Amino acid sequence: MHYRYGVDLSVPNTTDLRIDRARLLRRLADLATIGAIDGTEGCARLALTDEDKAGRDLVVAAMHDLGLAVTVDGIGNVVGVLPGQTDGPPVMCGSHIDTVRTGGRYDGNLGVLAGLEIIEVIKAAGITPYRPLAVAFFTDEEGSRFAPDMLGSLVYVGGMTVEEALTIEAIDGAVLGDELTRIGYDGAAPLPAAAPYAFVELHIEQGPVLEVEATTIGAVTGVQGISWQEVTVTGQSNHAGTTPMHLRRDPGFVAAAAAAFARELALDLGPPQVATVGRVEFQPNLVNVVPARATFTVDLRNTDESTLQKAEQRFAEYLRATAEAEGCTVETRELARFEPVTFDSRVVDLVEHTATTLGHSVRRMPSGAGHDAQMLARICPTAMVFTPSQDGLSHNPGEYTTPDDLEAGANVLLQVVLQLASEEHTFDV
Ligand code: HGY
Ligand code: MN
Ligand code: MN
Repeated sequence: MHYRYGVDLSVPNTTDLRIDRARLLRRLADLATIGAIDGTEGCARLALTDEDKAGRDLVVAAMHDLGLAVTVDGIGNVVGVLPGQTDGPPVMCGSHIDTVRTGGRYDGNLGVLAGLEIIEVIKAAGITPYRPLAVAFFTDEEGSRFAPDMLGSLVYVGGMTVEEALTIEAIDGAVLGDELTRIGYDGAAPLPAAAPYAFVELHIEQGPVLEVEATTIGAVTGVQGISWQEVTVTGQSNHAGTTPMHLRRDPGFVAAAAAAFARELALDLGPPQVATVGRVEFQPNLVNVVPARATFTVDLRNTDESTLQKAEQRFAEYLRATAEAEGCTVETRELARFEPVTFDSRVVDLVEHTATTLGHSVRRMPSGAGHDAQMLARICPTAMVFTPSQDGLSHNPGEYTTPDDLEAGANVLLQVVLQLASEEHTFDV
């Protein structure tokens, strides 16, 4: 590999710089106290709740402590910038700090807090990078309260207008714009945002691959396609005891059959196809009433767009036929639809090369989970660094990554960001 640097950094050899492991672990522990889930290491900070606000306030305070120039935009994305020797678009890292209801302390949080850590190391070493550095957290990455997921970064890159996003209604009935104002994060920074020079996201894998292969770093090549739908099946509420089976119009049965079919469909299509029915609500949801209505979500994902479309079509056909046979009607609402994304090969190569140079085992891999990086990839060279997840567990308070792996991931992020921030032109790989 040959790199041409625009300007020498102010210290002879930045490749020896390393993060402060204890300080990173402390940052993760401090943030995890906000929305802590009793008896676990996890935390719950659904987007734009009081817990999310408290988490935001903690990270913004840390950005100010680092002397970063902090901006908040109209969807609540927060960016802290460390000036460089030159102006122009920063090399950005970051992720999200909102969580699901059964969240772990690493999902998203690692990428943001490691971003703060690498900036603290760079400042302490007296380095002023050629390019500015930025660390960001994006609003509502999880999408579980306000769909779609990666909402803040989608608006950041111009994939949805902020006006449309502010009207989104939560699963609990709240309106996004009202919640953003309520927690005081309806900022003024312009949207869509100016493109960073590059974006690198450190994130836990949230799956089993790295651990099974005893590999420390994932050089993520892209993110699989995501299809989220909300399905509402309407039948007829009736007495559970007196209504013969052949006279029922039971949307609860349709929902259950559809959930079972989703599993069969994924198995039939084979990996990497996955299918999840994660949220189900019956109305009136009582033991002795055949439901009037069943509302459920279906999450389909695949690295291949045409197979994902096939999965959507087969699911829709099964749903239509099953509902018709049961005398029910169906309405579906798209909650999220993102095609598979391929990351910038130069940056992926840099992640892989940096991990190897630091002495870590590394493998290329796609991401099964959605990430803000898949949105930033629309506007700048983007890639991700994965660290292993113990037992492949995530979206579970028991989510865990060893301190060694956290440290390795953060050091790879540090060196990748430093390389990108010191180049004047693209580099020969
Ligand atoms: O749904 C996802 O993949 C991400 O956790 N938002
Ligand atoms: Mn995440
Ligand atoms: Mn997540």
